Amino acid sequence: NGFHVAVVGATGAVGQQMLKTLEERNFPIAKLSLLASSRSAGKTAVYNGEEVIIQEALPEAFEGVDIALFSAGGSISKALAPEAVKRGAVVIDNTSAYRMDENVPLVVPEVNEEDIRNHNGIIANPNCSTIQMVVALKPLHEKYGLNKVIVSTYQAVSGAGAKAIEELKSQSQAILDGKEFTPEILPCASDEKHYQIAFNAVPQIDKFQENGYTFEEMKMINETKKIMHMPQLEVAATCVRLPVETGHSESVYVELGENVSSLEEIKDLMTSSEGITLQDDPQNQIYPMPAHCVGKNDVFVGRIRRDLDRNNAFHLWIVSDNLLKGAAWNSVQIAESLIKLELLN
Ligand code: 11C
Repeated sequence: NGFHVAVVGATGAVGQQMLKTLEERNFPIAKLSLLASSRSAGKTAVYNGEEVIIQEALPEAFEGVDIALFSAGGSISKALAPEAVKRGAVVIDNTSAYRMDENVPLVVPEVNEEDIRNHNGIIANPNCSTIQMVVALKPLHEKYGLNKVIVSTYQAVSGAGAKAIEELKSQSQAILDGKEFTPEILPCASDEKHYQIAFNAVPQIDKFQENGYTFEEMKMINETKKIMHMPQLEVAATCVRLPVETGHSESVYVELGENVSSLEEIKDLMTSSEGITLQDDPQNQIYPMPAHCVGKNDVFVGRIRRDLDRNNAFHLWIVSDNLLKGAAWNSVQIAESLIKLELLN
């Protein structure tokens, strides 16, 4: 009883969290196929206490698969997602390969679950830093309207994958030991220069685009407009990598469509919104921090303040586990929505 689920990229930082999340949710799995590049084929991963052998992700491996969760990089998704769809699977893709394709819904269930109904075989999971922001923006927009968003991010290295986590650890140790080291991965493995991340802050995530913004910043801008169905929304982003292992943080300035009489109203709105935990008690030094959010599915919001110059503008601090709500949990949530909306054959 259940579905044939394939996880593509099972050995990666997100893939591992996908397996854990499927386990925790007791997802109805009749058969599980773990797929990866030929390099990882033959290795094993543990699901529900049992070792599962990883197979090479070849087109034929998708025969009979109902749901395929992809998280092995954009080029793998480009090559194999259509093969999976051809064989009858619904693909939930955690890469940027299809996100801005107008035939592909880009979904955060708390925000636009109904968009799933329009899928043509592929549903895209947004970028992690976008997901946690739109979960908080949605209720604000619904209640007050939303005109403008300016976000600065403080992102964890796990967003750049397992090798970036290793780099942060080995560099930190080298610096503490007074040893030499050569940065090789961050800020962006495929870019020319690499910089120290340990004890540093690096204002580059992904590659620079012609307009001077990085790809990560443009993802936040374009994906937010698409998910919220607001092409007219003004959004600006500055994305920065910090030496944090997991948990992205964001300082977000929002201009609402109308004045709000009290701060309490916004706090109550956050408390009653799906997927949000409010942690906002400055008197008692209560606010969200990545170290406290790791392993949790929710988006944590705090430090809510009214702008000192504009009555309709507010500042928020938003933190979430980038591997969970930012990736694995949002993907599994989409899979649960497919079942709930009876969209699987
Ligand atoms: C990071 N946000 O923190 C990126 C990782 O488009 O799914 C997610 C990349 C993506 O480096």
